[in-house]
Parts: sequence; structure tokens; C-alpha cells
Amino acid sequence: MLPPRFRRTALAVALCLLLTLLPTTARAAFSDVAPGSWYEDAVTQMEAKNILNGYADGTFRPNQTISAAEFVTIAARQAGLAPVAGQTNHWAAGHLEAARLAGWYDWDEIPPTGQTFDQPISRQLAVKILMAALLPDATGDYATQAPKIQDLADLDGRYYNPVFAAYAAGIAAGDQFGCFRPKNGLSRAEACTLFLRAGLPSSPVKPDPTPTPPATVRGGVSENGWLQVKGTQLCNQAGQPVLLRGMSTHGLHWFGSFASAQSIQNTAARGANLFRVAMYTGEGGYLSQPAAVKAQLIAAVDAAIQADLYVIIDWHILSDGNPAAHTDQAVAFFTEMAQRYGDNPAVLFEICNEPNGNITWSGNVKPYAQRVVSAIRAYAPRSIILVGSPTWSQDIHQAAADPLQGDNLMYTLHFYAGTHGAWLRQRADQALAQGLPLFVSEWGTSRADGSGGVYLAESRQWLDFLESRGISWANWSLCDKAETSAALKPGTSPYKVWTDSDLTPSGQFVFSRLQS
Ligand code: DCB
Repeated sequence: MLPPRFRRTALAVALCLLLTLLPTTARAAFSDVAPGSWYEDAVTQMEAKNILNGYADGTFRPNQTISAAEFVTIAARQAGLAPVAGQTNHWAAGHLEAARLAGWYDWDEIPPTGQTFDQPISRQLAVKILMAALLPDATGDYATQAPKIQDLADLDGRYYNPVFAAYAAGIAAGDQFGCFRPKNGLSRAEACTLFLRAGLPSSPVKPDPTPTPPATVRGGVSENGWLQVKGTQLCNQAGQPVLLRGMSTHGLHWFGSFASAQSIQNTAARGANLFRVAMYTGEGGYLSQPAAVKAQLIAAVDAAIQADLYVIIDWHILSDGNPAAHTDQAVAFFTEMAQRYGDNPAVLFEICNEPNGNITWSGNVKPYAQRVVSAIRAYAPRSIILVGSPTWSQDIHQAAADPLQGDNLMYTLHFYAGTHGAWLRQRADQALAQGLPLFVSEWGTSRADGSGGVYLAESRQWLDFLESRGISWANWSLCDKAETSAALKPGTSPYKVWTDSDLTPSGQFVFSRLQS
């Protein structure tokens, strides 16, 4: 037990930390932020956005070092990473645990036991976390960046990639001696600058306000009820043909903030009756951090159900091309999802996004599907299950020649308008003629790599084709990544109502189609 004097100090410190992270009303200036200082602008902006606030005594303490808990909490809030149960009752334990599970840093860097939560964070670790949280795809190569860092010898090898990426992006820069001082602390003023340079959402980030759902979703769950497959046609509970149309998220572990309740309701308000939650298994996704990613997925599915949308739970295999490589994990995951959602008419299960590589339908995908479908059926006797095929879900002809047994199964057909054309539509018609029910759970206005174009004329041709055949679809993707397939411009906040000027050319095209 600490002597009372220290306890009081500890309490005061804890209160100050809390205050820095709590919104205070914006104030004109801080007594210790000199007008014209290099950090005045950054501090003012961070204060105005309620991201890092000053102290109750009117100071900002720009030169005070920032702690690991403070830095990670800010990063997590900016990235929209929800807190999970932590191992201690420290005020930041939930965000720290979520960040650790998300792979932003390793156990030893900030042990979840809490000893170092309130210690200054090193500059190298801060940059690593910043890049993982806000710019996970940024890169910088050794040859170009290393010469800029005079004290490279002090930089630990595990921080090379994020620090080089931060230099390449102009986020980190050396001091007047060209030194990065990787093991020193980071001042609050410097942290403000780093976050602003990394690019914050254009509007102040607020906790997801869980807005009231749009009055009615045209073609939503309350209107159509349980889905069923009749012949090749998806039908509603009454047996009438139904068309589901909507958006797919990008990878949940990267762009999960665009599965916020607000983003989902924006999508519904713009005419969708379908939302696909793309949970990557590889590339740092579910298989690397199951607890955190599953928690994100459940939150997204629940928000879509709230909004009266049909929602697809997508086991998004991609770099892990053969779904059978992780059959046991898929069986366990879908068993749990079927237990949770098997009695909910809103939920569809997509068991393998895009098988690819040197595999076949009959040899690899079908046996995998048989195991996962029977696991799902134990708890979800009537839910729609979507099944992919080799060559990124284009080899539907292989599935048509050797389909699965069972009801309410559909086969996914994926296309990218800049890559796939008439030949694939012909294949679709052929498969339909053979009795194979099709569902386009992912398509893009771009090339197959998610970029290039946009190919709007080709996209229109495809959508006309799909809708004339009664085939449902979800567009890739609802995110603000700088690639042509993204529906939102970089920097668009997932926590506000979007205007038309937030939409990219692809987003404008797709959402106007959804309105029609
Ligand atoms: C699919 C994937 C999807 C991928 C898009 C666009 O892949 F299901 O995950 O998304 O289509 O390529 C992209 C994102 C990028 C991200 C990349 C890797 O848009 O931001 O960096 O995934 O995670 C396809 C589809 C078709 C074909 C190839 C791929 N094809 N592919 O026909 O050749 O290689 O990813």
C-alpha cells in the first residue's frame, strides 16, 4: 500500500490522464502554447477535434512525454478499434488489449499486465503503432529511407518497416541533426503532429452514435423474411423472387470502421438491402487474431440486423487460396456463428470467398464445403449458404458439373468489370441452365486487383445482366482506401452521414444504381 501522500499524487496523475482524453469544450489558447510555436497549429487542431485535450488548469503541457496508454488509446479511437476486455482495470486496458490483439504491437512491447502502460512510449514503438493503426498498407524501402536517419544504429530492426514507411510518407522526420532518436520519448506536441500528418478522418471522430434506422429498407428483412432458393432463384418467405443488392466491406481488420452502425445505416439509406462483412482469414486477419476480429464481425452483423438489412458473414480466404487448409478453423467458426445467428432470417453464410491456386472444385473445395455446410446445418437448418469455386470464384462450371447436395445453397460468381467480360456471363448462363443457383457476393467496377478504371460501361452491362437473371449482388468495397474500387474518398469519416461529394466515381455509380 502506498503512503497517503503518494496515493494522492497517483490519483492526481490518473485524473490528469483521464482529463487529457476526455472532451473538454474548445478553448481559445493554452497558457503554455506560445502563439507561433511550431506546434501551435497541431495542438489547436487536436484540441478542436477532441482527440488530445488540455488540462483543467488551462495548460496543454506540450513538452510532457506521452505515455503508452495515452498514445495507443488515441490511435485506437482514430482507427475505430473497439475496446475489448483487458487484463487489468487500468483505464486504457480495453483499448490496449484490442490494439495488441489487432497486431499493432507485440506482447513484450507493452505487456498486458500493465507495468508499462503509464511509462513514456518510445518514438520507434509509437511510429509502429501509428502506422499499423492508420496506414497499414504504407511501405518505405531501406535503400531510400535509411540514409535519411543519422542514428540508424539506434533503431531496432523490428521497427525498420514502419519507420521507413513513416519517413516515406512524410509523417516522421528527423531533428535538426537528422536523428530520429528511436528510444527517446515523444512529447505531446510531437504526438499531435504525428497523428495529423498520418491523416485523420476529415470530421471529428465521435463514438459511433448508433443512429435511428431509416424508416423502411426497401426489400429489407422485415418485408421479405426468411429467404429460400427455388430452382436457381432466390425467393422471399412468400416464395416471390427477391433481389438483394448492397455493399461489401473491405477487409474488416483493416477497414472495420466502415462497418460502424452509422456506415451501415448510410448504406441502407442509399438503397441497399444487403451488407457483406468481409472477414479476411489470412493477411493478418481472423487466423492471426481471432478474438478481436470476431468481435468486430459480430458488432457489424448486429448493426446490419438492426438496420433491417440482410447480412453476409464472409470467410474471406484470399492469400490462403485453398479453403481446405483451414477446414477445422472454419468448422469451429461457422458452428459458433450458426449457434448465434442460425435462427435469424437476416444472416447468410459465405464459407469461402475466393478459392485460388492449384486446386479443383471436386478435389478441394467441395469436400471442404461438405464439412462446413453440415456444421452450419446443425444449428441453421434453413439459412442461405454461399459457396465459392476455384479461380477466385469464377469456376462455377466445375461446381455445376458436380454440385453439392442440399437445400438453400448458392454458388458465388465474382467479377471485376475491367477484367472479366462476356465470356464469364456466358459461363453464368450455362451454369444457370444446368440448375446452379448463383449469387454475386463480390464484384468491382475496377480491374481484378481492385484498382484501374473505373469501368462504368462494363459495370452497367454486368448489372443489367445480373438483374435480368434475378441474381443478387454486393459491390467491393465500402471503404476509403485510395483505390478505384473503393466507394468513398480517402479521409471520409465512417461516423457521419455521407454527402454525394464523399463518394468516389465508383461509389456514385453503385449507390445511384441502388437507388433505382
Ligand atoms: C478479390 C478479393 C478481394 C480483393 C478484390 C480486388 O481478389 F476477394 O479481397 O480486394 O478481389 O482484388 C483487394 C483489395 C486491395 C487489397 C487486396 C489484397 O481491393 O485493397 O490490397 O485485396 O488483400 C481477386 C479477384 C479476382 C482475381 C484476383 C484477385 N482475378 N486477387 O480474377 O485474378 O488476386 O486478389
